This record gives sequence, C-alpha cells and structure tokens, in this order.
Amino acid sequence: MLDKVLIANRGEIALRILRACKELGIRTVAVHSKADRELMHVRLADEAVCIGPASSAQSYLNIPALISAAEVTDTSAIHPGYGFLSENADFAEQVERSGFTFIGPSAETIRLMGDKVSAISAMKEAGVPTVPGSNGPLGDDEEATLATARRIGYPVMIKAAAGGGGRGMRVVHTEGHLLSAVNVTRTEAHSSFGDGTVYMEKYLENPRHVEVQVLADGQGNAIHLYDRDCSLQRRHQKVLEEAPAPGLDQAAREQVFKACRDACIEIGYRGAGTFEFLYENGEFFFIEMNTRVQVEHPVTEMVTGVDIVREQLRIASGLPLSVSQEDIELSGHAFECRINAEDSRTFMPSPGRVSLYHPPGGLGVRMDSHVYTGYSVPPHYDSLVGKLITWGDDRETALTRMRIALDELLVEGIKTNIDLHKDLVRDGYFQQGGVNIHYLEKKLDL
Ligand code: MV4
Repeated sequence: MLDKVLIANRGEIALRILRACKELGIRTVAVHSKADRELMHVRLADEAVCIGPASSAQSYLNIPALISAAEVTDTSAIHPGYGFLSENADFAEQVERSGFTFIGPSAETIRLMGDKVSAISAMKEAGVPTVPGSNGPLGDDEEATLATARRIGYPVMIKAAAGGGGRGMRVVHTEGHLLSAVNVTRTEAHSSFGDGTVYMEKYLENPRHVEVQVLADGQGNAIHLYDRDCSLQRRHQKVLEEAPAPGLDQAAREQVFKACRDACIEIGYRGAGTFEFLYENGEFFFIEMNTRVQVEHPVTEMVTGVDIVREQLRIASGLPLSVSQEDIELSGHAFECRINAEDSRTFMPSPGRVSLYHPPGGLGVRMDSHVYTGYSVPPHYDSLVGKLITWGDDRETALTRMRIALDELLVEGIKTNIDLHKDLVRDGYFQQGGVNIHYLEKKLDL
C-alpha cells in the first residue's frame, strides 16, 4: 500500500481523500494556498505545506510548487481530486517523471480522453455507442463539411476537440449558417485552448445526461458501478444528481454497461473513470470520458457500497480491484444536492464567514463538507461548500430523506442555494423522474 499521499486539492474533496487515506493507514500531506490555512483537512493531515498565494494559478495549478512539496515531504503519490490539475496530462507525466505515483490513469490515457475527437474514435472502435457525426476533425474543404452535415441531418453541433464540459460548442440549424459557425468555433477554440480542431455531431434536442462510473485496475479487471443522472444543471454546472438514473430502457442500459467495461479493458484503462452519455428515446450516445473522481461520486457509493476513493488508492498501490462485477448489487437509490455559497436566485457567489453550520443527520444521510462554524469561505475558488447525500430503499424514500435533511441543514452568515434545493425536491416533474438537460434552466426562466 502507498505510504504517503499528497492531496493536490482543497475543500470537501481534499477532506474526502484524507478520510480514505486514514482508513487505509496512509499518511497524508495537505498542500494549501495562503487563503486556505483554515481548511479542515489542513488541520487533520499529518503534514501541511503552503504552496503559494491565494490565486489558483499560483497554488493549486502550480506544478513546480506541488512537485517541490512532494519532494520535501517524501511523498509516494499525488491525488489530484477533481478540477485543478486532475485531467492535465502534462501534470501526470511530470509527477511520474519526478518519481511519484499519479493517482489516476496514465498521462497517455488522459491525453487520449482530453482530445474529444480521439476519445470518441477510441470509444467507437471499442464498441461504445456514439453520436452520429463527422468521425474525426473537420478539414478545410467546405464542400466536404456541407456534405457531412447533410449526411448527419440538421440540427448539427460544432464542438472543439480540446473543449468539453460545455466550452466551445455551437448549434447549427440550417445549411446557410454552417460554414460561419465552423469558422467562429475554430477561431474561439484556437484562442481558448490553443487548438483549433473542431468536429461535428448530430445535435440532440432534448437528451438526458446519464453517466456510467467505472473502475479498472490496469491488470485486466474492469467493473462498472451503474449509472447516474446529472440532467439537473445550470450553465453546465450540475446542481442535483441521482443514482441510478431513473426510468431508462433496461436492455439499452445493460448493453451500455457492458460496452463501458469492455472499452476499459480494450484501452487498458486504469483508475476511476466516467463515461458521459446523452440519452434520448431509449438510446445512449457517448460524448466524453472523465478520467478523474467526480464531484457526484458519493451517489454511486451509496447504491453500490463501493468506496471509490479507496479503490483509487488501492489501484495506485498496484493492488487489484477489491470487488468483482458479480459482487456488486445495485441497492436502493441516492440523491446529491450540491450546496453552494451563492444567491439562491441570482447565483452570484457569496463568500464570507459561516456564523453557524449545522449538518443534518439520521439513517441514510451523508454530508460531505469541509465547513465548520466560524469558517470563512474564501472568494478565490468555486463556491461548493458541501454535498448533501441521502440514500433510501427506493427513490421516494431517498427523496423524502432529502426533504427532511435540507430542512435540518443550517448554513448561516453566507447566502446558499439551499432554498433552490428545497424547491427542486418538491418539484412535480422532478419527483416523477427523468427530466432532461434543459429542465432546470427553463424552470428558472419562469
Ligand atoms: C451535446 C448536446 C446535444 N447534442 N452534443 C454540453 C457539455 C458537453 N459535455 C456536451 N454538451 C452537450 N453536447 C450533442 N451532439 C447537448 C449538450 C448540452 C449538455 C449536455 C449535458 C448536460 C448539460 C448540457 C447542457 C447544454 C448542452
């Protein structure tokens, strides 16, 4: 087992990783910016190193500072969490070249998935269903681009190969708008990502966002941990997630689970990963793969009993998966409400001192948060202050527990989106299950 892990992240996920390390008897190093001295995991870690000023660029994104911190603490491995450097192939490569273990897939796999064009072709090749599209980058031949769109059928979407997560995309409804949209997306992609490669897909009008969690040990074992529905989002920020995804076609679901597992073996995947799909009219369409642990991983943990971060640490230690596919039974239902320090209506960030923090409790209630009474939410980072997760034997029970837990949760002194969640868990359409990716934005528009 790894001896000492440096946690290259902050907030709730740093605490989540710290807890998993402690359970496995792994020593921990917290690295933090000058604005994050008061973080809970910094207090709880075996060692702490200040890696730079408040700005992320000079601290949590500062590769030389992180590697120096690993060197001075004699760390064995680095866990990147989510966001920051978690999907930066150059970081993974430099970590490994400096003699440390990167807790995640190989730099090569991160690079493959970071380029959406190569990710899609690898997955299509491996038998994962993809969106009808250009099957590769769009070239300079305008006639060929027009012909591709005609074959796919309008509306189409132009996406940046280096984009993802909603950045660098454009919908085109008619042929007259195609070539200018391709040019604008290309120019934007070039200036935002330093890579002007773009590709084309059929635009799906009302899909759901369904993702499949996988774990692979790089020793020939790969398992899926079923699905999550993350359709409730605003401006590409997920708000409330659940596992399993409700009301999907059972045969399509089983097929896609098998395809994800097979693809992991095929590409030699190692670590935790997520296959992102759009789901429409009973069909799955792969769009992207995430090569990190995700914010919403707890809902999967609650319905499978598998500790995903523990498995990441075991895999990085060179151990095989601790569970086989046959061991994993989907049990009950779980929801996660992302609690943000922001205005419930305007979504403006609301940093500041938390004058009272009281987490909810009871059977099937989990609160993953680094917040405590007296903690000050700094203005420099994302506004996530905690995740409230509930589990129940069925969807209705888990949702009832969420309603009760949200009423118990007190976060005073800063604005939060708790009232938005209280409204969502009482929404009739959401209660039925299966709302699409546009539902929340339309509801908020009213
Ligand atoms: C799409 C799409 C419709 N058709 N691709 C947005 C984020 C990025 N991961 C992919 N995205 C989309 N790709 C095709 N071919 C609609 C979206 C999309 C979306 C996807 C998932 C969750 C929320 C979304 C919100 C707007 C658009």
